[in-house]
Amino acid sequence: MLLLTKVVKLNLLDSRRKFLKLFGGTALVGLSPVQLACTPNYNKDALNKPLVIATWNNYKANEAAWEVLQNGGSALDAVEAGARIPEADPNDQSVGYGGLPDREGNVSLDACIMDHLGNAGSVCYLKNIKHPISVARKVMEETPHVILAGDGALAFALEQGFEKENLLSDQAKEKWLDWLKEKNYRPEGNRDQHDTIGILAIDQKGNLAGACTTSGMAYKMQGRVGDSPIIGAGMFVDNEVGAAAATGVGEKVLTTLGSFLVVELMRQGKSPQEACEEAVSRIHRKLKSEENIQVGYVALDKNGRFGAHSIQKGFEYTLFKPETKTKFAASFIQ
Ligand code: SD4
Repeated sequence: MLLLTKVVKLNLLDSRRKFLKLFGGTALVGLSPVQLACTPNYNKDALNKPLVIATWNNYKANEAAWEVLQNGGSALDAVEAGARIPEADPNDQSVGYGGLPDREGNVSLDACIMDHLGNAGSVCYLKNIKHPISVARKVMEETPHVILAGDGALAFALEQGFEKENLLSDQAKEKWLDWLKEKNYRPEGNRDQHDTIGILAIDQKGNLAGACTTSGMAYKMQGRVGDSPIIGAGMFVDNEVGAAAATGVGEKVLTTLGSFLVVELMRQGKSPQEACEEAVSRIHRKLKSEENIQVGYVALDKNGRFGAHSIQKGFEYTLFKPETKTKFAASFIQ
């Protein structure tokens, strides 16, 4: 029995030695075993900040976020300011005003926001309010809840002073009327169909925040909610580790809790790029041959390292960091 206890102890010591060797023992001295197991070794000197990354070609959104970050504002204010840009843009047919409607012609919006303290707010199936991201922030800051949906979300928005407006633009209505002729629902989610914004930022203090806002899949069933307003699916932030956001066919992101997965993979030591690749491949591996869908992730870690990956060619992301303000094509599987 004594011998057995000794062997177990030696094995534990040995694994601890191997762990320290793998993850840089000197930097970890002084951390508790729980911290050793959960927190990657971030090097504050390498911090690339401020930084903002957004899905798709959301240059103007990044400009708005950058303005906040450059002036010393918080990552939370930055991502909200960024997300409001496509929400108000009638030419963005995947977000806010001008978004393509459901089968019955309703524009229904989903959005969520999360800060560096782990607070989150979200609205689902919100109609007639142009800036769901700001309502989501109010849910986070002014209510004891995380998610408000449908009529309740609308009543709360009105109570908070948001105005009710018609969100179905003439252009979107025309497309919907055209769609009604064949009623062919094709949830593919690539560039020609989609532009949902997931936006992540790190501010000058090194704090992270994220936001995600969308009108969802065009011509979805009435009442359908996608991944975008679901914390951990469409977007997730853990200030110890990093943040991630998703775009594309929400059902695939929901059933893999994609953004949470990306952050947890970074926690286990993967770079943002590797984490996005693994999360995308978990979806890709299960796709049926007839499924022609797009899903893409963007990710940012506490060091200001970033990554992006998608199933199909065509996904791009917009990155602003000191000395770089540009749009990149993301890597892809097929
Ligand atoms: C959804 N993920 O509602 C969203 C759609 C999207 O670019 O990302 N569009 O499923």
